[in-house]
Amino acid sequence: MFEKVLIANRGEIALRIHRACREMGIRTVAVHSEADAKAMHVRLADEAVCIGPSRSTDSYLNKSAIISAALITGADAIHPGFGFLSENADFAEMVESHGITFIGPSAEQMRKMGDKITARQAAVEAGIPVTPGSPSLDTVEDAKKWAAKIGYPVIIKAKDGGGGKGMKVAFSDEDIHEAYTMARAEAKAAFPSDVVYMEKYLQKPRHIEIQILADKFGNVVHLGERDCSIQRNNQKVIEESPSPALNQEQREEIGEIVRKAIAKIGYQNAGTLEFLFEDGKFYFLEMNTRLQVEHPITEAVSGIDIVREQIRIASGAALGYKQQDIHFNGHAIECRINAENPETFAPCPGKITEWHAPGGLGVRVDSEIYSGYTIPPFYDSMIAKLIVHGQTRNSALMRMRRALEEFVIDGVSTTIPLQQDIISQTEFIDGIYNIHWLEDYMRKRNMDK
Ligand code: MV4
Repeated sequence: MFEKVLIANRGEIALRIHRACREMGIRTVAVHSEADAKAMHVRLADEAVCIGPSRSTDSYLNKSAIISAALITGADAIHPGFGFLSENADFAEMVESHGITFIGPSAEQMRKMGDKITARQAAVEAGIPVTPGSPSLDTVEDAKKWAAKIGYPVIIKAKDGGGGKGMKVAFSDEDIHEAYTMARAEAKAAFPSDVVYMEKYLQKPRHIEIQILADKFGNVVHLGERDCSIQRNNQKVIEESPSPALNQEQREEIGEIVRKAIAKIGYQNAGTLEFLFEDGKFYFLEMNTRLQVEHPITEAVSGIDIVREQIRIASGAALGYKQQDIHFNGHAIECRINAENPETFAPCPGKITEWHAPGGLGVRVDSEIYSGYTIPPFYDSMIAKLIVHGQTRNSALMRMRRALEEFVIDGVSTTIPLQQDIISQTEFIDGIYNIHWLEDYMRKRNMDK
């Protein structure tokens, strides 16, 4: 087992990783930018190294500064968290080449499963259902040919795309030329590669993702699903587990398909397979080869500490349990709390004058915020995650409503009012929503204003 882990991240996930290490008797090294010198995990860590100025590119994305900090402090492993360098295969490779363990999949697995096209190919070969789709498209003629095969509507996506950028939908031959050229142009401007491909466009899907854990001995388990359909601008707002849209049979079927596929692919450590779900069918979208923001709702329902398991797997330990040993209990919901103007969603950094987090049975708040802390303007606006667990979805909803009321964050505006609004909507309460619901609801609400 590792003696010392360097946490190559910031904010609530850095504290989360520190907590897992602490409970395992592992010493921690916090790396931070100048702006984060006063962060909670920096105070709590055994050692802290300032790795650069505030901008992410000069600090949390600075590979050599992070590796130097690990060498200087004698850390034997690095946990990348999510975002930043967590899915950067070159970084994983550099870490390992310095004799330090990267807590995550191998660089090779990250490249294979982190690339949308090779991941789709691996999924098809491993028996995971995918949307009808094309290989990379070199010309508009290719696009027309494949659109005829797949059938309109189709969506053209950038291979290196993300967060909805570089995606264009075509409903007929009239649209295909513009959709293809726009998608390629956007890809060229925004991503390393301008390679694009095509899929059958699903009009009202839900976004459901499956959490897996795989050790170095071929043992793989799934930890159920998370419904992440409540999103706006490709930013998740509320996530829940299990999904109100799945029955037990569907859950077990897709779980088993994914478990067997991951074992066949040979993927190791934590990972999440993203699906679109429509009319009772799953369609593989892409795989995330890292820990995800919303992992706590899976922890609440499965009782498994995912960060602890990541560290154990990376240190060479076996999972020590089989799929049948995992029992899912109750229902969990996560509301992301952002320091943003709830109307315009403009980031709203500043000094927190009053902070009181909700508590009580089945309430968890993951955050680094404390009274008197000043939120720096350089990073992501998410400042806390409120996770509640209840025996049923209704009790979890009641608990979330109560917890949101208790939350006191003075000094900045937050998205708490939006969260309270969403969970009081009938469609949400009835669990009847798809990936477009929130944006449609907000358009209607603003129109009514
Ligand atoms: C799709 C889709 C419909 N049909 N693919 C958005 C970003 C990336 N995760 C893939 N995305 C989508 N791919 C097909 N074939 C709709 C989306 C999509 C979406 C997916 C999940 C969560 C939120 C979304 C918001 C807009 C579009």
